[in-house]
Amino acid sequence: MISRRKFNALLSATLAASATPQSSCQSTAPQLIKGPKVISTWNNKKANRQALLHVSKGTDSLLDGIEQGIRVVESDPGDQSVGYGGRPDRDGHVTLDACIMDKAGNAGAVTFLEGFPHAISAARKVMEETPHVILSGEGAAQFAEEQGLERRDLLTEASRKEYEEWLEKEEYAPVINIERHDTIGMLALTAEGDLSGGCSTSGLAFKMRGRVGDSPIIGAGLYVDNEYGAAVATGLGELVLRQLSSFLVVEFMRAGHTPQKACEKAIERICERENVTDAQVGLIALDKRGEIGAFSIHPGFTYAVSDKDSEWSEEAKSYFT
Ligand code: SD4
Repeated sequence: MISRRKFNALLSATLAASATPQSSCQSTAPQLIKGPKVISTWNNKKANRQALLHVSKGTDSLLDGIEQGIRVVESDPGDQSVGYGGRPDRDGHVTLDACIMDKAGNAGAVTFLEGFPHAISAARKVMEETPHVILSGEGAAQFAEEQGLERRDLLTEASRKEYEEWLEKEEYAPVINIERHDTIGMLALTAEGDLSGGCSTSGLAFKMRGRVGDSPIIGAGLYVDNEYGAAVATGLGELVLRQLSSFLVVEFMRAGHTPQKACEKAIERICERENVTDAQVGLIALDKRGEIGAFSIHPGFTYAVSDKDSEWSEEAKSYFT
């Protein structure tokens, strides 16, 4: 019989070994792989379900999972923070930001994209078809057109109405009301233990024209390190941009913290350095072993998880209660 102390020591050694970089010819992959699994920000179970269909097929379909999952939300006019139906900027234009990152560390993004609902597909095309990481504005739209992506007027009646109401006061408050944002950030793990992620948003409602948030910026809105884990953010992008929160979460995981602890530490960093009285940020993380983490500044941030046996969503714990 092995004593509890010995067992715990053995377990810690195993976990430490899996979290410590080894020489380049040794595999650092931990043994306990719990994929396929998909985690996303907010109550995006439908998107997860779509993603899981692909992610379950294995690593070759991992990016299809991220792209197709996120496209579900981009097509939904009811989600007024993403794609078609997104809330416009203060000049009445819907402008989209998105990025994607694969298991090899390749990345693609579009910012300030107009007229194409599937910003995530444009981001993937940037990653796969160009030597660049980010295309922006008119150039991004021209590229999306060349790639044959669907074109569409993104402003719905509901979003136009809200905009017209907003125009009556024109109060520019770059503060996210936590009940009114649903940016989709998605992370997925295959049974082989490979990670990828993506993020797509129309950004802050009634933002200044040309404003770009954290969501398309690698390291801010999303970061994937296939050796350790991945993280994605939602909320007031200016805070996430300044603190590079997704990269920070992944670095905390690299240092040996669980995904949960890593998210908590990155939120703590924001709270120590930023004015967070009225600002929400939510972070989610998924590590190589299939462990998840989620944490936010204020209550009200939900996230959804799907794996082959279950599908659920819940509110994350938060810094303030
Ligand atoms: C942004 N982070 O543009 C995005 C907004 C967001 O749910 O997450 N909304 O700042």
